[in-house]
Amino acid sequence: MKRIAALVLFASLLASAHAQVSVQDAWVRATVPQQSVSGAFLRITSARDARLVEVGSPVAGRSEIHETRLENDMMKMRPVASVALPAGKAVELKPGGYHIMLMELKGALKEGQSIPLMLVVEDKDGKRENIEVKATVRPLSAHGGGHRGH
Ligand SMILES: [Cu+2]
Repeated sequence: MKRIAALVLFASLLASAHAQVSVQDAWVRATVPQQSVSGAFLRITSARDARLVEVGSPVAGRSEIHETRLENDMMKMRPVASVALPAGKAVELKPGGYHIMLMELKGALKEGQSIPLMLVVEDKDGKRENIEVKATVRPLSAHGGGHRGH
């Protein structure tokens, strides 16, 4: 039995070495004092067809995946259950589109801080991958252009 456990561990190490999902340019919008919500944005690419199904961060009491939509000339956002990640295609979570809503913030988010974000991606077979990324806090006026060096 021990041998099998070791093999499973080895296999999972190999799997993580060949990550199915990569995340770039993760950032969070800075907050002003007393502000209890903020948005997190990033670019995510899955090697296989999958969905982003859960998000979280230790800085927030609650986190949701949101979609911003134009409804009757008003920008409105609503929670969505998941974001589709077509194989090999970079999907951008950006202001005005999909984003991670951080709610019940435990403190102000200051420019330059590094915030951990947890993402859960589920593939077609229901297999889940947990990804932890660090998001940089950018000033309120920051754009989600993502034209940053690597
Ligand atoms: Cu939102």
